[in-house]
Amino acid sequence: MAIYLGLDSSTQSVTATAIEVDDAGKRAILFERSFRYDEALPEYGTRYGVLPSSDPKIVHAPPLMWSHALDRMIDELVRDADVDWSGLRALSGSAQQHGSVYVNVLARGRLGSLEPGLPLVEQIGDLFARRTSPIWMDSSTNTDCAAIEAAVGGARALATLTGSRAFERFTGPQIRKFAREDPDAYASTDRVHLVSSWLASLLAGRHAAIDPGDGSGMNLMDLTSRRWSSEAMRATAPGLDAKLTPVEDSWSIAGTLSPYWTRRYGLPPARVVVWSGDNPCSLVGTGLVSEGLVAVSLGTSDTIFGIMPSPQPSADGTGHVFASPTGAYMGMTVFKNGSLARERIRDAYGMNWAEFSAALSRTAPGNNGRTLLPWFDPEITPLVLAPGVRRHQLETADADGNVRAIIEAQMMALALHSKWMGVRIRKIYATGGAAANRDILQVMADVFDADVLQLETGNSAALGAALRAFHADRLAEGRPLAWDDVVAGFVTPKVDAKLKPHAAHAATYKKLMETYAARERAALG
Ligand code: XUL
Repeated sequence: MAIYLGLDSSTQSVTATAIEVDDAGKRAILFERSFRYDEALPEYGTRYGVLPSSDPKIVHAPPLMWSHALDRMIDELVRDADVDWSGLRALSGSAQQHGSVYVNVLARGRLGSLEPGLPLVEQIGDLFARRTSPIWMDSSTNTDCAAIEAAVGGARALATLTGSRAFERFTGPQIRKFAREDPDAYASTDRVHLVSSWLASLLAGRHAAIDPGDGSGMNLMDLTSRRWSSEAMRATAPGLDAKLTPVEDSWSIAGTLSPYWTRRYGLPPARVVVWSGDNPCSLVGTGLVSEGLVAVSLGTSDTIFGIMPSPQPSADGTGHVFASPTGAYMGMTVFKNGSLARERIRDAYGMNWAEFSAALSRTAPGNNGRTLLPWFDPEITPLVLAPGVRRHQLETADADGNVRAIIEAQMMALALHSKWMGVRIRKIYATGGAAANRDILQVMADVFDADVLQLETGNSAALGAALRAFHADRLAEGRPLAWDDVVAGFVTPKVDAKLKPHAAHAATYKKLMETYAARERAALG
């Protein structure tokens, strides 16, 4: 029996999913385990996984906390007496995208010589050239975005080169801002990592590569060659080519578990497969390894994504084309006001999730024209830098109306801003925490006029990372498996859990979507 482990370092929590596979065809999810940073590591002072900030556009988190959480998770896993870890063949990971980790030259030697007798956090605190990392929720780089686009010949040219126009949260604009505001700390940065490649480096005991899936979220990678673009690097910051860790295929092996992990925790020297971003990993973890299907992930961010045959950037500049970790391309649109916005409404009316669902069932699809624009925080899609919820024909005091309005707004925004992908969506795989709520998914089915399928697990990013480890290990063994065979048996949707659209409700939303789009345009000016 071979064990593959997938770790997901997300915005608010870390999750581990282990799968087991044998040559007789047995395939099973061995376990899933998760903890939240705020609760498990309160000493870092985060709220929802991020550091408090007086400016809503600035959102950072401590890279030491993510590293600590990795160590804590491995510690918890090996204490689990039910698992025979000698079967661990390979592991990989998924991480929130775009966040950057800046380390100094000491990391070169330290990564491979960590003392197994001492906790990880006590040995890496002096490696960070920047103590906090800007994450994907940061939207403070508007001027850097403009400068990068201007330097490469405009937004369209940058999107053709890298898959996206400049986005505030993307790593390139974030690096540019750092180099501009703190040139000394930038100069002392030996390596810029993503959250994904940093955590892989800790496991492998050496600087690990960035995979093309996560590399696509930087405005720095040439999407066609899957290598750093010298033009984009020049537009971003001086000397960046010497600081970026290389891009390597998503199935490459970064090394084996370093002595810190094998000696401290008694784990075997399993292969460490390069990590990727949470959305590219979710693509694999929802089984979207061929064209024509899309998944909607309702997590801290809400995202919609699917495989694309060729890298066609979005003409209106809203979406992204990413390299898929399967080797193809994926189209994606991302919304920042996801689960935290749903929770704000739930909390504002003192509800729990059951009451939230009951409020949805009590209200009519279409909400009698009452809508809200859900911009509690600065929004990515469409770009809203000055946050604020805008209600139309909707009283703030109307609890039920607000519940329906937030869910309808999120679903209509997902539908409207994914049109650029050119996919006629007939079937949606739903994942992420809120995908457990069938009342929410019914609104999704009606708005998209498509079937919505729930999957066995909401942790598709961690599962995708485990499946990527399985795929890469088989390839390294000279026994490659096609992607369909990798995911088979792991990502079967719950057939009895399919939600079908109601024709009348779908017609209501078709009309309401025009109103919503007009209200959105008017609010944007
Ligand atoms: C993707 C994005 C978010 C983060 C959240 O572009 O910004 O989905 O990856 O984890």
